[in-house]
Amino acid sequence: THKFWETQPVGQFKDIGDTSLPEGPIEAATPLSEVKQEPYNLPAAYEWTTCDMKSDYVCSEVYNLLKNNYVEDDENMFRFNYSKEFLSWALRPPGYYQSWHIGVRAKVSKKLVAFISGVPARIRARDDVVKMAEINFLCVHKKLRSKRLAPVMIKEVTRRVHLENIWQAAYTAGVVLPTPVATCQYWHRTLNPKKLIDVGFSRLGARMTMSRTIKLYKLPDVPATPGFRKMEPCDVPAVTRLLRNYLSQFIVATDFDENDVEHWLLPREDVVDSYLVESPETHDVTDFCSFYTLPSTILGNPNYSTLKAAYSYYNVATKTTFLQLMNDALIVAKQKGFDVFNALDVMHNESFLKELKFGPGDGQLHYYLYNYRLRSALKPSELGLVLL
Ligand code: MYA
Ligand code: JJ1
Repeated sequence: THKFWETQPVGQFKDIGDTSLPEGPIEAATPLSEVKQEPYNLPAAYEWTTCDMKSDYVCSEVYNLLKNNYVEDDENMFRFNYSKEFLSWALRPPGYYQSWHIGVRAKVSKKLVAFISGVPARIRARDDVVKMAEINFLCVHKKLRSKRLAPVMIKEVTRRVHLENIWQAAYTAGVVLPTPVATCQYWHRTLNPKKLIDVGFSRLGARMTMSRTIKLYKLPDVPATPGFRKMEPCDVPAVTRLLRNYLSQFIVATDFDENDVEHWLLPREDVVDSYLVESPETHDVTDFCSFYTLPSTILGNPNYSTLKAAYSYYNVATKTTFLQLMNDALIVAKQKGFDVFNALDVMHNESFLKELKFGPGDGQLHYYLYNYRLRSALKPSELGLVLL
């Protein structure tokens, strides 16, 4: 049972398969004057804080909370370690609201003990483009777990989103909640086999030696596609057209405009990488690939402290094959020193995962919408949305 989630406007388990329920908002928007004006109550020892992510000090506080308390794999061997530069990028897109960067502090020590954030986005569900909040980085300090703090934080971010006249949200989680829009599989492409095996991220396959494994995952030193290059500011209009056209085929997808593409896809060192294929003849931009940098702390290994992982972001192939495009992405990721390239089975990713030697991981990612119902769950390949 889900004492909290049962009270929320989300698809409920009991409604699965009920085709009489309409698609779209579950609850109607209410006048802003009816939105609660005061924050929800916290336990007496704690207070709300709005986090100014432009402040290097505050950004470091959020960074340290997440570094020590955020998402781990099911065997607690690795923990996500988003960089400060990444957090500053992820939380300050065009039109962001500082009021959606919500912390909880201990009243006496002022120590940051919990965090939740939202950023605005336009997300299309079928033919309905909806202003939503993307909710991410929900984290409660390990010592304060299981005290029902998370529901209070979710209600508070909901209230502050409502105050901006936004009534829907999208989020992902590794846990099953009422009720997933889609359940996606993580896939992993080994770039540095020796290290991945040494740290327990992967295992030597049956009948495999280390030298055969190294040979199996070997990649060329330079990309193969003529005209493959880093994206630049002047490419924003062409990339936006390519991406909008590609994303239009998915049932749920982000609705990117040029400002969004400039923010989310222009390369930023150690945060996001984007490459495209410019036709040597026509100078048209025909293909695009991108990935973001999300290292994980390796917990309790004497030899290594961080795993450098690239995560597939948005990719579009029109002229080059998906296979060759993503092989070039693997080549540049390897050259940049990544240990592993991760991808979900969203969009058309299935078309390259197996052939490019990705293997399924032990983790899944469930996608959710708040206050928006779809008649039934989607296949991962019907999703055109990647959250960080
Ligand atoms: S997903 C990443 C989440 N973070 C982590 O996994 C980091 C490590 N874990 C922790 O920090 C804590 O375990 C967290 C829970 C904070 C996750 N999403 O306080 P509790 C429900 C939603 O006693 P704790 C991300 O960031 C749980 O089912 N609900 O538990 C997206 C139970 O409710 P119910 C979750 O372990 C976040 C209740 O919380 C999650 O101390 C999207 C228990 O609370 C989860 N990941 O703290 C948030 N985990 O009884 C929703 C547990 O009903 C946004 N729970 O089962 C919704 C949209 C809001 C905006 C709407 C605008 C219109
Ligand atoms: O990274 C993940 N799993 C790895 C490591 C497993 C370590 C032991 N539990 C994994 N490795 C196998 C790789 C192998 C390489 C050769 C080919 C075959 C495969 O499977 C998993 C994803 O698979 N990651 C996690 O569990 C982290 C949490 C995922 C949920 C994230 C929630 C995010 C919240 C976002 O808002």
